[in-house]
Amino acid sequence: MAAAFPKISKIVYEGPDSRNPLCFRQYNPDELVEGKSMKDHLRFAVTYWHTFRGQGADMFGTGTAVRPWENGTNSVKMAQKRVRVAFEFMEKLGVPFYAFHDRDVAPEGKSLSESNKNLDAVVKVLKAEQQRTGIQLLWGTACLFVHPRYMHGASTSCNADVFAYAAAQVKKAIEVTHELKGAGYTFWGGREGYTTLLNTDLAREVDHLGRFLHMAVDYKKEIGFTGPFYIEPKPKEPTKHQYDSDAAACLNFLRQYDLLNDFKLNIETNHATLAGHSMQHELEVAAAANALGSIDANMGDVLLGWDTDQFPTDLYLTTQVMLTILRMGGLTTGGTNFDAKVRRESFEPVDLFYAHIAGMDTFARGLRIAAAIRKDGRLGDFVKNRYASWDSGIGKQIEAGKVGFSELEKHALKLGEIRNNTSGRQEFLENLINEFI
Ligand code: XLS
Ligand code: NI
Ligand code: NI
Repeated sequence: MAAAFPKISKIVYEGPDSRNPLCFRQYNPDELVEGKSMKDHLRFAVTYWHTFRGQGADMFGTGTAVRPWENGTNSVKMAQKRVRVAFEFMEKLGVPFYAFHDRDVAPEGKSLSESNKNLDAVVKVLKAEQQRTGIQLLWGTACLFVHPRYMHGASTSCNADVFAYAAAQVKKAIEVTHELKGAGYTFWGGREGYTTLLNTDLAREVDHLGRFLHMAVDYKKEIGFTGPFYIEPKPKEPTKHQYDSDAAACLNFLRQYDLLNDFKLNIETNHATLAGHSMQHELEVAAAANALGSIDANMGDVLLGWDTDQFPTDLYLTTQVMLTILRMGGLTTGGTNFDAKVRRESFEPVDLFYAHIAGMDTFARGLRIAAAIRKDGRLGDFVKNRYASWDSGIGKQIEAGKVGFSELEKHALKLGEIRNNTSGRQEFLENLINEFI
């Protein structure tokens, strides 16, 4: 097969002074940060759906993307050729991972068995390309939101046959993820929610979601897939309300259905902002429950109210993300998955490179900045000192569960008015962060 990107050679690190647009200025894969290589810290992944299936269509216009390797068909043959294009791209970019939905990589057939056959035919090529390049699967997932059969949802559909169909599709998707040695498997409930409560039995639907995930866990154990399952929170879009709306809602759901040991969260920036949270908030909530698994790296636009899935180019964002990830001890099975698409106006193949380079450099810089802030220690010390009253005396006793309201009343009666509050110093701290950006 002729090269899809003949004019582009391997993207390498040239350092911050380089003026070559097709190089990394920040991402230096083997450079050690806090004793670990940038490559292992960041574990970058390319998403198949945006980068190789995205056409640049939006609600008001058709696709604009120029992709010379496409022949306009959705055939298995085209799907196999596209895999080779994808791996050429990822090899040149130097990313260690990719992620896909079943229906991104292979076409939906006229029946479930035909769809499964199509998938097998493409998985063969994915496997060969993984072996040829050493690029690995970060996670697989099933697309349970595009086909009309999922109009009312998949595992939360009012139609039990749809639940069964979705189960069969997820079963197959877990099997191929396992076959491709995927590091994990993700559940994003695209239509697992409602558009009106007038027609919705919410309690029953959420129960069905719990049952579905239990079946998935059983099946994973049955076939010996040991990678983690991730749930990806998102509050809405395409539904008005999605049941796994944010990290806290997911954690509550997992706890309620006794699934907390079997799932971690895959946190996505633009979903956090749609939920009215910052990415760092969602990461902190997940990490506090020891459930931060992986991240979908993108960003939204403050002036657009939907999931615009832009490449993350905001240094403050990546610095915050890396501060939390470093503090929790780093990603293990998870990665930094670019669930991001080039703008409709960035329609040339080379824009795919520019976009990923931008995301990778911004994350690499965020990693460096976060490590420098940690090494400096002033921020960490400030937070630690802010809670110093808990390290001894009454605070220590409260944390140890040794006192109750009566002892605290006795303590409070002796205090007089409280005069030992200290300043939160928000503006000082914001300026401190700026020192490192
Ligand atoms: C959509 C989601 C989706 C998941 C995978 O908003 O981000 O792309 O990551 O199903
Ligand atoms: Ni996502
Ligand atoms: Ni998304």
